[in-house]
Amino acid sequence: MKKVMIVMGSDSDWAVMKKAAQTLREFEVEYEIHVASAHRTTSRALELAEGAVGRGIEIIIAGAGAAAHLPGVLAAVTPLPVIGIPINATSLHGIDALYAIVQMPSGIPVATVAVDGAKNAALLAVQMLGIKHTDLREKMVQFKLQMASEVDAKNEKVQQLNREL
Ligand code: RP5
Repeated sequence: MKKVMIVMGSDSDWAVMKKAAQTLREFEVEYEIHVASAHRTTSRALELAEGAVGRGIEIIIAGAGAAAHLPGVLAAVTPLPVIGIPINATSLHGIDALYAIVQMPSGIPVATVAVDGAKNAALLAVQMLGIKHTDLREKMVQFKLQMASEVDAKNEKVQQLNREL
């Protein structure tokens, strides 16, 4: 059963958004993925969000650039949590999308990650799913242990570099 729906405003967002898909694959979370635009295909975007619960979706990840209304529009019509990814797509380098996504009006939250933060969006989705799916919570524990051992290795490397000064 697909647990996550990934939506992006354009295929030009793919280079960033694919990192969310890759991360979900690493955790073996099933997902569906779509291009739908809040402005250019408004009905399609609403339809995707309105039907998400019926398809078994538990979390929505939405990325968009420019005047990035997609995550908020999806959040407006679903009870599911929406994680928003501001995409660096214009001469404002993602600040436009960041403000559009993070500054949601009271009542319609969007959990906003960093500009181009698609990997973190997927990790947050896994953590949310871990509230109910204990196998995913355990995978997150292992993921953090792995990260910690990588930092230990980096520390060892710097200790060695420092000795060689
Ligand atoms: C947004 O406008 C999309 O999410 C994309 O980041 C940006 C540019 O879209 P294209 O003109 O490349 O289709 O809606």
